[in-house]
Amino acid sequence: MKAVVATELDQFSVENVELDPPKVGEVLVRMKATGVCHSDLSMINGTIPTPFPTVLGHEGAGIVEQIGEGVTHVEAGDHVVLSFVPQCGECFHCIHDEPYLCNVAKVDGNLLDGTSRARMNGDYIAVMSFLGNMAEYAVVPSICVVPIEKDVSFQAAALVGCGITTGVGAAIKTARVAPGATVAVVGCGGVGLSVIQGCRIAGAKRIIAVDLSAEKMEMAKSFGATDTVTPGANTVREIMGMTGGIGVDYAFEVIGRPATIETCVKLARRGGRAVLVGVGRMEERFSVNALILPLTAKTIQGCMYGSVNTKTDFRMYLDFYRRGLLDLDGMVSRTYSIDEAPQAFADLESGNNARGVILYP
Ligand code: PAD
Ligand code: ZN
Repeated sequence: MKAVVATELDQFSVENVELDPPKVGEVLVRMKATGVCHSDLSMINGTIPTPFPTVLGHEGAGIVEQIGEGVTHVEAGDHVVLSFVPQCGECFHCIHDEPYLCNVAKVDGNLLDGTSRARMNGDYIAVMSFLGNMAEYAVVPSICVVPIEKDVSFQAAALVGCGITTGVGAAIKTARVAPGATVAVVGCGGVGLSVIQGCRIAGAKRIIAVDLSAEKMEMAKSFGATDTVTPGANTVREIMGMTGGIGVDYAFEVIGRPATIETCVKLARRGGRAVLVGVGRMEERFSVNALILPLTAKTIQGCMYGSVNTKTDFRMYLDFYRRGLLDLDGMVSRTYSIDEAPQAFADLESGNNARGVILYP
C-alpha cells in the first residue's frame, strides 16, 4: 500500500509499505480521509522527536476492514474516527477523568505491545502516535478507534481526529471559556480556527484573531472572530487598547513559538489565563518574570488534545456539526490524493489552507 513516510530528518516521501494483519486488540482500518496537521510536519522537521522512518498521520477517518482477536466494540464495515491517544480506561489518568493523558504505552513509534505492524523494504518501521494513518490502510490499537454514524462525510469526520477536537476542546473543555468572555487566538491555522469556533460556541463576546496571514484572518472572521490584529511589535499594546487596558480573559497560543507564548502570557488579564496549544521544540524556552504570575494571579495552562474523552466527545463534535453549530466543511480548504502529499505539506507550510485533507479512493 501507499503511505507517507518521514524517511529522515527533513525528508518525506510516498513509499510502498506493507502491513501485518491486526493482532489481539487491534483493528485494520481502510483509510478514507487523513487531515494534514502541523504536528505531522513537526515530526518531519524534528520539532517532535521521532525515530526514522515513521509512517506519518494522526488525524483521520475510515472503514474497519478487519478486527483482531478480542475486539468487540467495532466490526468490519463500521465507520470510525481514529484517536492519536489510546484510551485504556484503567490507568491513573483514565480513572481520574484525564483520558487524554492515558499512559498505557510509550509513544515510541510502536503499537501497545511495543512492536510495529508496518514494514518498508522488509524492515519494521515506526508509526506516528500509534496510528500512522497517512496511508491507504492502518493497523491500530482498538482503543484508538471510535465508531461513528455513517451520515457524515469522511473528510469532515477526519478533522475530529485531531484539529477540531484539540481546538474546540481547548476552548470548551480545557479553558472552559465562559459566556461573555473576551479571548485572543494567536495562530489561526487548522487548530487555531477550531479554537475560534469553540470560543464562538461557548458564547465568547469578543474573539480577537492574530495571524501573520491576512487570508487566515479573513477565514478567522468567517468562523467567528469579531476582530483581527496583524502581529507585530505593538500586538500587546494594540490588544490592551482594544480591551480598555484590561487584557483578555483567555489568550490561546496555537503556534508553538516562545515569542508568541510570551505574547499570550502578556495578553491574559490579571486573573486571566494563557492556554498553550501549539507544540514547540524541546530545546526552546520561553520566559516569564518571577514577579508577574503571583502578583497578577495569571494561569498558564497546557492543552493536550483539547482535554478529550474520545468515547463521548468525537460524537459530540459530530453532533455539533449536524446541528450547524460547528462548521467542518468550511475547514477543508483543499483535498489531495496521497500522491499529492508533498503539495499538501507545501500548502500547510505556506499557510494556504484552513486544513488540507488527503482522500483515498
Ligand atoms: P498550521 O500550520 O495550520 O497553523 C499555524 C498558523 O500560525 C498559521 O496560520 C500561521 O500563519 C500562523 N503563524 C505562524 N507564525 C506566527 C506568528 N509569529 N504570529 C502569528 N501567527 C503565526 O498549524 P496547526 O493549526 O495544524 O497546528 C498549530 C499548532 O498546534 C502546532 O504547533 C501543532 O503541533 C499544535 C497541535 N497541538 C495539539 C495538542 O494536543 N496540543 C494537537 C494538534 C496540533
Ligand atoms: Zn494534529
